[in-house]
Amino acid sequence: MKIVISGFEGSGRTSLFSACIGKSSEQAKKQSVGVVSVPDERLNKLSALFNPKKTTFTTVDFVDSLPLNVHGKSDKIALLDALRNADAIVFVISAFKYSDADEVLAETNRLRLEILINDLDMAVKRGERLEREIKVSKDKRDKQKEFDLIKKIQPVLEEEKFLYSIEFDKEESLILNNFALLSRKPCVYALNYSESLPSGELMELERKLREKLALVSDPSPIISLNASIEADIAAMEPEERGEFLAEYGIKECGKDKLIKAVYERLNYITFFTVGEDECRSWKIPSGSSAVDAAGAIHSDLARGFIRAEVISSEDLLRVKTMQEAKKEGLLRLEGKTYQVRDGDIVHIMFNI
Ligand SMILES: Nc1nc2c(ncn2[C@@H]2O[C@H](COP(=O)(O)OP(=O)(O)O)[C@@H](O)[C@H]2O)c(=O)[nH]1
Ligand SMILES: [Mg+2]
Repeated sequence: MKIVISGFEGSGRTSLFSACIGKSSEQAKKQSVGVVSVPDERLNKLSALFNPKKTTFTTVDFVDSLPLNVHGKSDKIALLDALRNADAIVFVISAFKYSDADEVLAETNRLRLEILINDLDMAVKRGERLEREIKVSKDKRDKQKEFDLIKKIQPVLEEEKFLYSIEFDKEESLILNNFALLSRKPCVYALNYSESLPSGELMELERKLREKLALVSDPSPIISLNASIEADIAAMEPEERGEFLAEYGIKECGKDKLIKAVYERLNYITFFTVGEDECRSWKIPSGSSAVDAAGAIHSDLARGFIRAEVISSEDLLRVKTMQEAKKEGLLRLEGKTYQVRDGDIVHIMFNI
């Protein structure tokens, strides 16, 4: 899963990237991608039960991207490439620069406009080309469908709404997948606030931003963090970090908030595999079946899927052993179509 950190120059993208990958800003400047473990207290506890040789957390990739308003053709291409490959985009808003909430809202608006203009430009050009092609082609059906879709999305973009705010059927989605439209990407807004901002004002700022986004049907989560302080803390020894986070009154670090918000926005859940060799967390989209879960582990497991043994991590952590779980009837046998739940421990039985 690629989380691309976007925003304008000087908004704190690299500071946030540094905080997320747990390296100093100096080090973070030398790289643009960082692989980060997704923390999960449940996996820590399961690991304490099984005492495995290895504990493996599922990971996400953070990408520090070029500023949204880059000039120059090659930079623009690199920027668009990064954004198109994103599973989620985080827009960093430099709230620390302003004393007035309206300026924060204005920067958010400018961010959104960059995305909207890209999509609108693409829709208009495509529409014009299709119009020409329809006039001269014999089999117009597919082109007409595409053209109708363009006519459906254009007014949405003109109303300054991101395309994820409207529904598309399967066929439309397939066509749109060829368009590389940025406003279909799930996003999260990260308010990069100043350490001197009183918490009451921060809440008020979040409220105003939420209100503003609601006007354009934008349901994206908003998180607040102080990127430069968190980048400084990330540069410290891991043992020291907790103390400094507490000193600044930071209950949850930006990285954890961000990952949570992205999971929520993408509707991802976590399941586990456990054993004496390895305890491990995995991510899948909510609504995934037992076969999908098997496929996330290895394609062979999906191909040869027979059944899944499932128990919730909550149950196992309560009764402590698999024997006890079996005795209490907490371990269930599930078939291919079983819908995996967040926190399930899954053991796939397969035959190939
Ligand atoms: N006071 C303050 N300064 C910040 C904050 N976040 C970033 N900065 C500063 O703003 C400048 C630009 O930050 P940087 O992360 O490099 O932004 P980028 O251009 O988006 O990558 C740096 O000097 C940071 O120290 C913040 O939350 N508060
Ligand atoms: Mg930077």
